Amino acid sequence: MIVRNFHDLKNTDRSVSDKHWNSVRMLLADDGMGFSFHITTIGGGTEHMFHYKHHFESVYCISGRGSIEDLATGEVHPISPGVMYALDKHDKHVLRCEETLVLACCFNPPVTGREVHREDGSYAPAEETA
Ligand code: 9YT
Repeated sequence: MIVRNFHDLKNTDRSVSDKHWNSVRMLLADDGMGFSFHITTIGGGTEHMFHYKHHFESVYCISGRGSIEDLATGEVHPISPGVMYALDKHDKHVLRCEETLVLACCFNPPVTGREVHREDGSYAPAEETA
């Protein structure tokens, strides 16, 4: 069994930050679960283009407010606490954060912990980061 506390991991190398987001990686590839699990905090007043071409991702909103735009269809879905979205088609999207979003995110295949977004909004496939 694996038991971890977000508040302990916040101050370790499992906490990864970019300019406008922080991601605490609660579970990573080397935990052997087949998925990774992150708590991601994204700053209010920011927007991000993400395109996880090599991963499936599901995201559950714990707090904050924003929206996700599906760039294939132009559809915009509001995000607020209780909302989940799943990128089952590796959907290219824009995430807009009106108030700081705290999100629980799962990736399949799991990220290794070293990924940063590439120019095209993707994370490298698992075999490139292994
Ligand atoms: C919302 C979202 O796409 N979260 C995952 C990306 C985040 N930067 C992470 O946990 O790596």
